[in-house]
Amino acid sequence: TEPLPFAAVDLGASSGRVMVGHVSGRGSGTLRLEEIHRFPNRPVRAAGTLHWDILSLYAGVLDGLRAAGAATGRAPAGVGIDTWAVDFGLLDADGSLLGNPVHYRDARTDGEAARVSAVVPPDDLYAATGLQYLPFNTLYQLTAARESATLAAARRLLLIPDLIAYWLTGEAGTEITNASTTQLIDPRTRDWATPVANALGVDLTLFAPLRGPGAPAGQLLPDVLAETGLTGPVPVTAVGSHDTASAVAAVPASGERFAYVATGTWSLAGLELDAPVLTEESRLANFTNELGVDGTVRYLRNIMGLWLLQECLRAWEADGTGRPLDRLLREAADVPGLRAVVDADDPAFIAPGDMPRRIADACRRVGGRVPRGPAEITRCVLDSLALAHRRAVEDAQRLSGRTVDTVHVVGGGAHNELLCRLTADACGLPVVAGPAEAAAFGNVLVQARAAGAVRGDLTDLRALLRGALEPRRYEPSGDRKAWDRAAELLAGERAAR
Ligand code: LFR
Repeated sequence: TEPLPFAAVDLGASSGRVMVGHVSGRGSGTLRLEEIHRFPNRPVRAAGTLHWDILSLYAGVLDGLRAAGAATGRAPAGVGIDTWAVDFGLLDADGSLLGNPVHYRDARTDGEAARVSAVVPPDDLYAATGLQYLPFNTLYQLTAARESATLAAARRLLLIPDLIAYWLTGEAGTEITNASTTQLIDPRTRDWATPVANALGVDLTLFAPLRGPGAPAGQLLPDVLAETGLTGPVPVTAVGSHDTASAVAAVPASGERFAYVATGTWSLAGLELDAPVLTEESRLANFTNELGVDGTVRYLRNIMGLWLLQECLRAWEADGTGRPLDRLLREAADVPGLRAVVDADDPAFIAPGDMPRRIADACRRVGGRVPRGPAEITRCVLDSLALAHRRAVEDAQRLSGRTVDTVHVVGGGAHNELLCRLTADACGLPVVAGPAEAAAFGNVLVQARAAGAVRGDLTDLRALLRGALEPRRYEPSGDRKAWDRAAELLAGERAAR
């Protein structure tokens, strides 16, 4: 039998794409991923608030599904959706969207965590939810919107992938991997942290029922079929709808002794565990216990990621010093390493705007050199990301008691040879890089399994994936002492902050 085509909708902070994965479980199995449609994701600031342009993204999804049908000559065997986490749309009693979803980088949550701590102390919050502090966790977005008329009018809250699924199928659900980023889920029970919600006045009835990766999520509605030219029925399946959950599911590891760095706008670095780590030490290290596919826990830390570079590129474009990324990366490779470093976990980098200046300021705080010009700044960013990857991989091992012998780099940064090489050098461990489209692979594999096209647990899915990829391996080299010194310098600055 022919492999079946499954459509993966994968929306990232800077672009969205629709991919088709051709999957067959026969023999040793086949898996091939084809990019069908890619479109920009351009946040819009209006009336002082930074929004997602959700209808433009949805139009991109419809275009992609139409193109998927045209490219394969048939309707997809299934559709799965994954996006970034924490953000949501609110629906009124008629099911209409109330305003554009607000971007997690918007300033509306400034100072909110402190207000929440006054009601639920941070250690209690961590014990109940296992979530790292990030200023934009859904919980803070909701408490910050306490007085808003929109929230008062809302009858339903749908996280972004669930909102897209709702428009495609008319069915509302809350997918658990993404729900785990709201800071309203107990990672031990994988159910709502009701006492936390009650204490903070968050109405959990706004959320649609929880569903897990692999659960049916409805079928494309007649108007969607008409719009995309597809012939139904086309089932939609809940996948690891948090993009990072899908990306981690598609780490092509062969054993358990691996760490991962899912790179893109963020770097999400850590381990896959079977139970959460909720210790005070873990909280102080700001490690998160997000839920993964097949009952796993994604024990990781958010690192500012290639956002630092994307924002610099945007600034250089505007001031005329910009150059193509590949040239910039070649120039950065020739800049001597570790001359200037910043703490890539510093929340000072979250908001958009003027990144080269903020990086220079951070270099001054660390007391190192201040990089000049695009090539030096790019080198500073990549050295700093490698150091942050190292710290997360080391902390995760120490805090969980698990040790690793390989670091898998997946997501967009897997294409960035300098970043992969520096990560191997900083960690002192081999880096296996790829797939770059890990989220789409994870999305497709979970759907294909739910449809019966492939069988097995994560180990089996990863074996199928390994057969389909040629990941690149980077052995660690270079001067370990130099990395140790830079790490110490940053630890000093963090402690002083
Ligand atoms: C990565 C990601 C991270 C999440 C951040 C904000 O795309 O999903 O995992 O912390 O975006 O939602």
